[in-house]
Amino acid sequence: MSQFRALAGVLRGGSVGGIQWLRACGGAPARRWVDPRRNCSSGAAPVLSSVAGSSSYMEEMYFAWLEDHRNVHESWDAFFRNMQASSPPGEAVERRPSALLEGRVLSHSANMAQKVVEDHLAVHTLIRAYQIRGHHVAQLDPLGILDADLDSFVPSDLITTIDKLGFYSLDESDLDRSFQLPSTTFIGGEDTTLPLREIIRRLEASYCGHIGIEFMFINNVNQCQWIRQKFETPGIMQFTKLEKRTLLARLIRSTRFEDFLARKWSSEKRFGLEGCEVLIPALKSMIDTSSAAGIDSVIMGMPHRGRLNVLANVIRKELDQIFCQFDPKLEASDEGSGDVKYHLGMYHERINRETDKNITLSLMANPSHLEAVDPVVQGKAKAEQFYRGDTQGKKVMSILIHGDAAFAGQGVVYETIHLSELPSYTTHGTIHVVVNNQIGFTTDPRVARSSPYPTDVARVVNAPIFHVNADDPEAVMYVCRVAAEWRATFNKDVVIDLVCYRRFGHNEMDEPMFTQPLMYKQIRRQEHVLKKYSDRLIAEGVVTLQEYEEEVAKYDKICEEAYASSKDEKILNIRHWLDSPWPDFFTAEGEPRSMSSVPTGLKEEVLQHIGQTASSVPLDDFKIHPGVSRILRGRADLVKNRQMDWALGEYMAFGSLLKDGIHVRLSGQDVERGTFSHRHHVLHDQEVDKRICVPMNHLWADQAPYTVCNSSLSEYGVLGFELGFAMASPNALILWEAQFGDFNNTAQCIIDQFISPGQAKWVRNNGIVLLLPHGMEGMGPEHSSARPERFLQMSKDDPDHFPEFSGDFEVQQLYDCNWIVVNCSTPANYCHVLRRQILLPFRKPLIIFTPKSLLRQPDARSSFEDLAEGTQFKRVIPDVGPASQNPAKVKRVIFCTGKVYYELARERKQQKLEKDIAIIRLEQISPFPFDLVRTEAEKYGNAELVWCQEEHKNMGYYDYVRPRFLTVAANRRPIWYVGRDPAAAPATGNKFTHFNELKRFMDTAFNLNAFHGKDL
Ligand SMILES: Cc1ncc(C[n+]2csc(CCOP(=O)(O)OP(=O)(O)O)c2C)c(N)n1
Ligand SMILES: [Mg+2]
Repeated sequence: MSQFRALAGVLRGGSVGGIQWLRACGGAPARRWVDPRRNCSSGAAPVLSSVAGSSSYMEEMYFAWLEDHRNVHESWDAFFRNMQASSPPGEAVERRPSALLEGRVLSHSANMAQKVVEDHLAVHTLIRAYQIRGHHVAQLDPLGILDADLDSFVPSDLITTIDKLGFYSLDESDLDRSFQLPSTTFIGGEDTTLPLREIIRRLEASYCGHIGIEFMFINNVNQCQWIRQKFETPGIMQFTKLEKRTLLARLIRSTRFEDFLARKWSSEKRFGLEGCEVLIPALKSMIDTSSAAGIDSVIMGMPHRGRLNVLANVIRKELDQIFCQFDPKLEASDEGSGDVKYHLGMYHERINRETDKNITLSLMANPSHLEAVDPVVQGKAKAEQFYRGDTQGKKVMSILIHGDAAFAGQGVVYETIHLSELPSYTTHGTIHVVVNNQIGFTTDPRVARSSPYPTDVARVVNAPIFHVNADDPEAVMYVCRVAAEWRATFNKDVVIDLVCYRRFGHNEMDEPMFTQPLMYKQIRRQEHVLKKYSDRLIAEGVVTLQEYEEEVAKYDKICEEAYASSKDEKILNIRHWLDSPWPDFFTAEGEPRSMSSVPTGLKEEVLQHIGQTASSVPLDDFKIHPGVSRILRGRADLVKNRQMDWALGEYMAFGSLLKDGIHVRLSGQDVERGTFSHRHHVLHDQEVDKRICVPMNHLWADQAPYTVCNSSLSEYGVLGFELGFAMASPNALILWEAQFGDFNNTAQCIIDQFISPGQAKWVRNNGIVLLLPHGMEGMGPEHSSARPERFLQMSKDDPDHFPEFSGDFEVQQLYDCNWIVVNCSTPANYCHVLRRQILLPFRKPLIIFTPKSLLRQPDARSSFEDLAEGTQFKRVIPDVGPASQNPAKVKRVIFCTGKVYYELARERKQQKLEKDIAIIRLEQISPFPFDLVRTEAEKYGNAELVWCQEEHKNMGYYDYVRPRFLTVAANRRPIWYVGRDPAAAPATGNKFTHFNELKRFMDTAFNLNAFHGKDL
């Protein structure tokens, strides 16, 4: 852009002309004749459509033209003028056109006609060039020194100097020729032809001013036309006096808020908005437009920059509540660790002053991890839409605010944007706003991204991108209005790139001159946008200086008063910063309504009914695959025998919750069928394309809906989305299943930053369930381990302290923990734990390591008895065999979890050690069932305690359970390790090694002398 400026300077400056030369002949053409877009069939059709017509027709036109040039279509006018200009002096006017069409003149005219066609084509191409590439030379950088597209090139097909007309075989003499406008432009307004000079001037105004638009990659012509019309129509960017005054008032608030914080807390980090103050009126403007279009709930996500300002001036969080966050002496009232002020969320219902309608605004709490909140916001928005029946996104919408470096650099942006059009994930259009201050901490964009703009990622979903110079508040407001209208019209994503600057360092303590000296010299000289805009409005007579000063003083006073009252606050209430309150679920004080354990068993008829539906096809004339038929027959047999496998256990959990009005949503890669082909929740008609049946939705007439959806191939994005979905309501079971548990690590940030510490940081409950297929089955390093060690390491129960609760141990312990980690070994227990998740009076994330080979293993079935009324989730499954009959004689107790239990039980049987060795399963690993483990350990008072796992020693559960076993035994009994040796990779890729390892640790597990004489 800077180079363009230099060129334009020459072109436009004084005598050479530039914009002036373009304007020299400006003004609307004389008279409209026939609009070729509406009527091309009259005798006055444009020359292009009749140039091959008869000579008498041409004569008719010619005589009409001679009489008065305005009698004919502008294109005929241009044609005859050209013809006249290139004929020998005096000839054309005197001779009839039919004569002109003879001999030399005939061929000359034919050439002329061809030239007219070519010139029109050239002009059409030129118009298109501006539509495609005009943004490259738009004046986007308020500092005037940088290229928003990282390149100072000027496209050769934009007319930035007169000589560039040559690109189209045109020259200066063509500037005053009129050209017919194509139907793909609106620059003419009411006029259908314009002189070339005016065409270029209007294209410059539309595409190369303070707004640069990228949209020509959009595949849909109507959408392109819509955008052209919004930006090309002459005079469309008009603001009333009132609108200008509102904009100024909002800019005052935005600017003075930061000034106030800077004055009061000059050495505090706040990540101020200075340099992009226009963000506040921008957001407000898009919210106003959306509210007018019917939106009444806006869910927002944003990073650090300007967040306090958004909370204060967009969400309207009480100022004193914000100010007291700066007081280091205030203690927090809530449990948990809390978070820094520029991460907290907020939920606020208010009246939109512009539309007088109710609107709820929520800003989601987020971690430092840039962009991580994007999918969470989308999930929350989707859930609100879903529960409100807002199938088109006409009531609820999301707005995401980004930094330029983060938007370009973070992959989760792409993952989130790719959810935007998927039926089970779309939020029907998100407005993305990039605060493009042209820097990321200390890094220049040139080394931070390979794409021209930070926003290019949005092109993949055909989202239009509006770049705008943030120092032109009216241009910004216009773009925001159009973006909101776009979203309301097409329900698709749209991006606003607010090209701005960062007045200070990365934070208020940072020195930007170390790394960006020249940029910051310019920034120091840069007049504040508020000053520029207020001067302009005062000059225009929209406000007086006095009115302006009064408005400033009024807001300063509001801040001072709030500051004074913030001093009265004695305690910090993080609870007041909750972004997703569940008022009916908790008591008024935010406490659970009860604290006792809940029976999770089911009536026989419910089990039977669900079992039958799970083994049938509820639709008529629906032809399923023979393999699926076989599976359903197998299920029917199980049900007849009152038995269930894993898939049926899951069916029982989901189906029974649906019966009670609990929405169940299962999302993840290939979850509909199930990676291991065991689930089959969506049946496909083998003869009718796309005809499907979800039997789970045919259980009961008044059941809650069941959503099962194959996701895009993303973990970070989709898990974040489901976490957000689970925030909207406590009365829903939201599950995300990893294809294999191993892949959860590409969603690590959602796990580490949101799921594990979410409640501690932001006092909000979340009951999301993670299903992570796990187990060492010789499938190599990447299809074996869901990395239990990581989840356990983040569990907060104290390893060295035996918890003593006065009430229900199980529930109290769950209430205290940050999440629940289980590895169920039976379908019944899996069903119980899913039901417990919803029947608990609070919500905690639940991590379930799920089986693979056990899905089909006959040993691993449950009886309906295990799910009968009165039964419940077993945190520990004790040994019930011969060992338990005579516990004093038992020599060894092997504690384990998950699938290895079946391998141990088989081996024990083979070695006939059932009286000597007890095997006890930990089904809930965290929080650690101290009470039940103690009971079991005490029961077998003379036995060695062994922990056996199939994972490597530095992985799995050992590091977590070991200190807890020692606490249970008061350090008087050791806990011996049996399992694989330490390793770097989670599993071997070699089958032989795999079985060898298994054999070795099985041998140790059943060698009763293995630990004799050994020290721990
Ligand atoms: C995922 C992640 N990586 C690194 C950081 C450290 N960090 C904090 S702000 C920042 C620069 C962000 O630049 P940009 O997105 O342009 O936002 P700006 O601060 O300029 O508003 C970085 C690298 C982070 N917070 N998150
Ligand atoms: Mg930046």
